[in-house]
This record gives sequence, C-alpha cells and structure tokens, in this order.
Amino acid sequence: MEARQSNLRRAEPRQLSLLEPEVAAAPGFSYRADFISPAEERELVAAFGAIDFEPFEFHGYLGKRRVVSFGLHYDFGNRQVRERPPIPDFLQWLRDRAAAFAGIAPALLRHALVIEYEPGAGIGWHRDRPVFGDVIGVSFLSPCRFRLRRRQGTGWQRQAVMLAPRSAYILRGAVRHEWEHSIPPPETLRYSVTFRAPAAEQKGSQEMRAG
Ligand SMILES: O=C(O)CCC(=O)C(=O)O
Repeated sequence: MEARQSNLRRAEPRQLSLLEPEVAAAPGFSYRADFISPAEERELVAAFGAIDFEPFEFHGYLGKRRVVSFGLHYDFGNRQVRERPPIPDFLQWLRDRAAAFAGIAPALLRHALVIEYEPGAGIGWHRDRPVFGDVIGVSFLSPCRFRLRRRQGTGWQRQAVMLAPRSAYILRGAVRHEWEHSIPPPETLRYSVTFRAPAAEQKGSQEMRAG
C-alpha cells in the first residue's frame, strides 16, 4: 500500500508563465522597468527607514508586513476610508511620476501606502477594495514574484510576473477588478509604495475628460 501510494503523484500545479517586462500579464496590467533610478531608490529607502511603520491589521489579526498610509487609509474594521496625515514631501515626486505613468491627475492619487516586507513577510491573495480605482505600485530592493489568479470554472487561471526593484506596475480593468494578486515572502527586505485614487473621484474625472 505504501509503495503504491508513493508512486501516486499529485497533479502538478499549473505552470506559471513568467512574462517579460512590458508584456501584459492579464488585461489591464502594465509594467515599467527602471521606473526610478538607483539614486532615487537609495534616497527613498533611506526615508522609509525613518517611517514609523505599524503591523498590518485585518479584523484583529496582525500580518507580518508593516504598513503606513498617507492621505487616506482604508479601515477594514469599519469598512470606511479615513483621513491620514498628508502624503509627505519625499513621496510627492514619486506620486507625480506614478500619475504620469497611469495618465491620472496627481492630485487624484490621494492614498499612498508604503509597505515593508521583511524576509518571511508576504501578502496573501486579495483584490483591492473597490472604493479605490487603479493601483500604481513601485518596488524597492528585493525582486519579487507578483502572482495573479482568477476563477476559471472550478479552478484558477494563473499568471505571475517578476517585479524588478525600481520597477512600477499598474492594475486597472480586469486585472484590478477580476483577478486576485499575492506576493510570496521575499528573501531579502522589500518595500513597495502603492498609490490609489478614490474610485468615484477617478471615474468623475474620466467622465469630465470624455464629456
Ligand atoms: O507590494 C506590492 O507591490 C503589492 C501591494 C498590494 O497588493 C496591496 O497593497 O494591496
């Protein structure tokens, strides 16, 4: 029995496709390598070192990653967006650049979330709250595997993209609203900064431009 069992092989998980930079992973995913220079990365990482991060909290559970929100903050307990201290000066130029990448007015990106991933700290499968619109993320230090999945019948359609340090990505459309994403724990320290606009404000500004 044991011998037979040891010959039984579990179904292999579907192979993840590793995509080249600039190639869309899922509809709505954009990627840009070398979004910031090595000197800009050093400057921002030094600023992150002075931030008073807090453990990520979700309904009373503490995650291993540590976070700080500026401008706005989504409170999972009350399911409400709350005000936070303004986006600091050292992040303003990055917000402007993220806004230009996404074609959004910088002032609309009112939420900046800085995440510190120590080795062993990842982020589980999730979709961002619909109260926010597009997500623009910038990566620092450790490269990481950005995993994507969406329901397909009884299983999952899966993809993954390697995010290089100093790169940026946009989640919009299907990849933002239909796909989930997750990042396994990095082997070395990683930071990310993600910018978001309140969905209603982003939609309003798009309608104004279209009208
Ligand atoms: O660290 C990242 O690039 C992803 C962050 C993320 O998934 C989130 O804040 O919801």
